[in-house]
Amino acid sequence: MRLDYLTIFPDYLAPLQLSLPGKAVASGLLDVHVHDLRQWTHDRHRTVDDTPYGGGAGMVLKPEPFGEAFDDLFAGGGLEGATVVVTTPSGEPFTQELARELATRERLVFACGRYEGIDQRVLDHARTLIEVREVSIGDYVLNGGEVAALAITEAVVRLLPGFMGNAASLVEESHEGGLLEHPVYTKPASWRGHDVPPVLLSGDHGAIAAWRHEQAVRRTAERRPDLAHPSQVLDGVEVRLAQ
Ligand code: 6GU
Repeated sequence: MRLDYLTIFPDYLAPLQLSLPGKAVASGLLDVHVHDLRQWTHDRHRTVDDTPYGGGAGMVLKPEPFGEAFDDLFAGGGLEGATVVVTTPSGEPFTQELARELATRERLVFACGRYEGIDQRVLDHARTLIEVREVSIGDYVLNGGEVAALAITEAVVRLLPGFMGNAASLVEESHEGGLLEHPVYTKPASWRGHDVPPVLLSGDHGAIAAWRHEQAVRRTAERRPDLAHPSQVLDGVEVRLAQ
């Protein structure tokens, strides 16, 4: 998979060279290119933003640098398997489902927003050439889209075949099954007066699976009632939250 990033803060994306994505780059699974949007400016001050038409606070990222960046990045063709991901708090919510969808693409081009956003015509123009997704990572406001692009990248890249050692560890984790993860424990069995739930030491695999499922349902109902499903029942009784 090829990943391109258009940003006015390329240093913000340095973590892409670290850890798991870094290893995937080293192994050839990922081809990562971080681009400074200012390389597509032509004035002395390398201007990327301007005041909004219609007035209001803040600055808007100008269309021309993005336009020229897309001209250069897409010159080689192959737009069929490519998606532009625009990171913006007004985008569609980023979910595990969207991560799975993006993981099927051959190429992702992240356009990192800043200030009050990107001139709408950049997106309208790009949509005439290529799939564009405007994506938000949650209901809060970041200063810019770089951190969101990193989060989306990590969620997508770990789904690529050959990226993680253990495919089973992918499917069991939170959200893939619509439930949050059950709590986990390791040795020692007793620590500072807190004991590991005895069922986990019982060797009864059926009882352990049932306990973990119950814990996952309970957690989901308590923390994420929006995810909890009425068909999730404990001992035949629908989960009710303690007040
Ligand atoms: Cl993608 N960008 C910004 N600036 N803020 C956000 C976001 C994205 N997602 C949530 N908040």
